[in-house]
Amino acid sequence: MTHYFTDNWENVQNFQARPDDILIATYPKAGTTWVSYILDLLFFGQTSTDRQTSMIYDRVPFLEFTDSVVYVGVDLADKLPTSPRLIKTHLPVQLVPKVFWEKNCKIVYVARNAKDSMVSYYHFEQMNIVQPEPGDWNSYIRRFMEGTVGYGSWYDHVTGWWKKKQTYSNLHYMFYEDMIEDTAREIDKLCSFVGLSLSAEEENRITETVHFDNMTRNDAVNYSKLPIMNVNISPFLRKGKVGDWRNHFTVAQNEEFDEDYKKKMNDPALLFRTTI
Ligand code: PPS
Repeated sequence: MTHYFTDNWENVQNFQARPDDILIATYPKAGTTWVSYILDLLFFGQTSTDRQTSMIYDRVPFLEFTDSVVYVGVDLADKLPTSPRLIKTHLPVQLVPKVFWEKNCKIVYVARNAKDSMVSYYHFEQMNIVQPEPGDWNSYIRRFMEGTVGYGSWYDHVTGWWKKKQTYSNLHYMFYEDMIEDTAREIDKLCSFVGLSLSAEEENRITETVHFDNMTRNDAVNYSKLPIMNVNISPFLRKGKVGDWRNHFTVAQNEEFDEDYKKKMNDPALLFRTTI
């Protein structure tokens, strides 16, 4: 991890979670912002317009992110006036502050197939000045496979959280590809998990509001106002597709990646779709 995620480590680990907090956990680029925005609308969509125009990273604080001048995730989360508080993290399961388990908090984990996650991450590292430079694509694939990128191994992250789901019932494990396939269905599942029910009209409205095209036009969620990101290099909401990896991998890179993938991912129940 870079120092932005470790500088405030003790305070992150000592964060005072509450039983009604909802943690949104992902490996980077899995659709965190999408699901954060959906949950924010589900709980607070009818509240003041101030909230609707405030930035998603303020509404849903990024727990471990710390830049002592502009953004301290723990402090923002501490000060959130809402109930529930929605909190974002990219931590692998073993590094999540224990208090979230002790308080039996609801946790939504979003997973995205490795190839599209990697492509999205590669472009993100080019446009985000707090991320390390990704280098060339070929070496980036290698580093991703080795797990020497921010937040470590994708394989360990998605598998670690998957295993946790077997023993921790307050964990909703969802897939980016399912969201693309049928957003309304996945919103329904999220509602059941967090104990909300929506009218058909509300569901349609939220599904429409969180559509990729609408989110790209919404400055509160497209990260265009955050000075550490240069959306002219690559937009934060870049393509929003399943299968963009085909435009990046050569045949040889794909074969090597698949070979390595089979060795690392051997739980037959944890299946990812790279096309839909
Ligand atoms: S981060 O920085 O880790 O929090 O990024 P994260 O939000 O997890 O992931 C960003 C990718 O999610 C895509 N995204 C969406 N896809 C489809 N529909 C909607 N509404 C949507 N919202 C976000 C976003 O475009 C990034 O993926 P790529 O492939 O780069 O486009």
